[in-house]
Amino acid sequence: MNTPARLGAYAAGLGVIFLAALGAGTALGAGEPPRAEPRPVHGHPEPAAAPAHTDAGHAHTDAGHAQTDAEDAATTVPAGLQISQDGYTLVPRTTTLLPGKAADFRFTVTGPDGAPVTRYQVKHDKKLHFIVVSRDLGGFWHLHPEEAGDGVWTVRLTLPAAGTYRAYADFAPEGGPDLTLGADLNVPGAYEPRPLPAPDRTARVDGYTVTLAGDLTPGRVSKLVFTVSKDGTPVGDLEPYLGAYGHLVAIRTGDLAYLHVHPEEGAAAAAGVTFAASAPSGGDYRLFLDFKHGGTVRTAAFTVHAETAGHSR
Ligand SMILES: [Cu+2]
Repeated sequence: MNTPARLGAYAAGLGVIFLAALGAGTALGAGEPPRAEPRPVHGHPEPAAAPAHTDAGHAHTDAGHAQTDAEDAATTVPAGLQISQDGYTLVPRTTTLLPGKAADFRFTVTGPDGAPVTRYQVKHDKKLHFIVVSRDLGGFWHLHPEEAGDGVWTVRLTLPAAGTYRAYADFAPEGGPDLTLGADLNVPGAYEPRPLPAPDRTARVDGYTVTLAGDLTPGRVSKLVFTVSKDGTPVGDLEPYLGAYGHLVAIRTGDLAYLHVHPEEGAAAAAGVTFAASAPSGGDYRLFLDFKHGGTVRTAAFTVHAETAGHSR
């Protein structure tokens, strides 16, 4: 397969590419404390943020048949909803953690033969990417577990407060499909879910302002452009993070399904970071944009409302 076709096909793996692209984990790796929770942002949408749909579908031209499968929301289960798929199963050693207490979280992925998978394809420098969100979407972690050759993955994990969390393992077994399997984790105690922040096109984190242009439209590929500025000046020297200038996780509220999102090729840091996203339905989505500047990876979080199909524009 040529490079565009290969990239396209694996981009179509329901979010695998953007999950995989999420990073080397320099700021988030095992043994380090989880990143601070994204700050909820309240405010008003910026009407000036222009949707840009002109070549939204363009990036998928090379995706071939895999694209059709991934984008056929009517018949394809979105990523992240299943603990077992295509013969592969995510098997956590424990699903309960104590609030605020660091623990070595262990899990295996069993294959069609029932044995732990030990051979993985390397995607964006990692064999497996591990994402955790709180069920209320107020917390987000992107970690890179270690595996010693026996198929047992270990990652230092601290979940800060009582509640239910969704953990996702994003990987591709050698000779197998791209998969994102999900499992719930529990932290006992009194749980106070936070409401989802209102839709907003601007997020602030550590003195940076990140602005979103573009809309999510169910049933089609939507272009999302994020622009990062600091002190009123656009940041033109965003640092590559596993080959891209930013990385996006998008999750549907209600069931925590993943959107199919991937970075647009050739997106320039100075002009913002561009992604193509496929929303499987109308409703609210929470977007977590990772960007790297000054050697630090930060996360900007947005709530985006996708109009129900047939009602937009
Ligand atoms: Cu990762």
